[in-house]
Amino acid sequence: MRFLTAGESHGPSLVAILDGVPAGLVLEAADIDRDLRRRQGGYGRGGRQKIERDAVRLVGGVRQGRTTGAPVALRIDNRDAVNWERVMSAEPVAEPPAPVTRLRPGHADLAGALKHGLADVRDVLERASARETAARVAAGAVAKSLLRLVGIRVTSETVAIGDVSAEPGFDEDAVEASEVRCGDAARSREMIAAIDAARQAGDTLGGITAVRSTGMLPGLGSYAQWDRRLDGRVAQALCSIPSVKGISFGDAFVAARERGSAVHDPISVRGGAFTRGRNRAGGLEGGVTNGEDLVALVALKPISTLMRPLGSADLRTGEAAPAHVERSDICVVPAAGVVAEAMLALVLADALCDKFGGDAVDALLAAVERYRARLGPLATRP
Ligand code: EPS
Repeated sequence: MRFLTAGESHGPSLVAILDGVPAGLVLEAADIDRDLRRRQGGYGRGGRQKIERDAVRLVGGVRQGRTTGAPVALRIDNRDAVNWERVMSAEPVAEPPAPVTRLRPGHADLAGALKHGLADVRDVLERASARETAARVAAGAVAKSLLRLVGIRVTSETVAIGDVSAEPGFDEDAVEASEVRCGDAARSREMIAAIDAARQAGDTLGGITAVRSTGMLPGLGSYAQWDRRLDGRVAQALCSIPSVKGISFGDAFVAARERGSAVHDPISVRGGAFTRGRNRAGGLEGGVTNGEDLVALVALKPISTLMRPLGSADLRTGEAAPAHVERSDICVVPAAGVVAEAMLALVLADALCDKFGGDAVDALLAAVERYRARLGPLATRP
């Protein structure tokens, strides 16, 4: 299963094409829309989310509520596009829009303009915008629907915003009830206060989100070849999310300073099944899922658009000029958790289809059952 997206932040629509979805998967737009709504939320979002009510249109690969095995095409219209018709017109307009030339440090502005030889930074920022993650979340919701059939669930939780940290409890109700998607109510309030303070200072905040999948099957991915190691594939998918600058599986950056005897998760047999007293490996050993929860921490830099702009330069003249100021968010960590869920789900769904066959859901489920029978009780969770 693979996917691509297209569309600009202020263009008419975002689209995702998800190829390799098995036939017979029950898909409802309402399921996808729930995740789209979750992505739009979170304390610290900007004015754009008051304009948009993201909703998907299934425009390919689905008939009578089920996937057909054809590419699944998903479209999300940008309500804000009506305000940008002249600027974003695909046809040349009589009065061309003024170009954006003041570069924003931290964004793709300079690197993108140099790469493509563009004189208007808007050509870069429209596509580099994190608005694109709406299309990823729609595709990820399809992947989640497939994973649910084999008992795999993907969730996330904010564990840091700025210098406020919390331990993840993965209590879904508590997480979804929190405006910052953190299950600890006291820490949530502190995170909200930190976002307010950053807003007042014309500044922004980053943080860390934890993403986790439960109900895992052992054996997804492979130790045999570099490009099939699941840790590498998950890392690529998570690091591709705008603003993400780092990830760790389990508590890798803590474990890196300890001895092996303290780090690895002892294997014991309890109640006739393999068990681990802890999961510092984050559910992956040798690039393969080991049946424990897959857990990754995802680090986000603070949003690059600052209302009190950094010093910068003009692309055209090279003269010193403060960075361009464009409506933006203060903090996107809560939303990034939902995007991280989507990216993890897409990689896991691909690995599932790779191992068990991706043509038809019933054949895939039968293959999973045969595999579970082969694993036997020692490797089956009670
Ligand atoms: C976003 C929509 C964008 C930004 C944000 C994410 O809308 P607009 O540019 O119209 O305000 O709010 O993008 C960024 C912060 C970024 O750095 O790209 C969205 O829907 O997620």
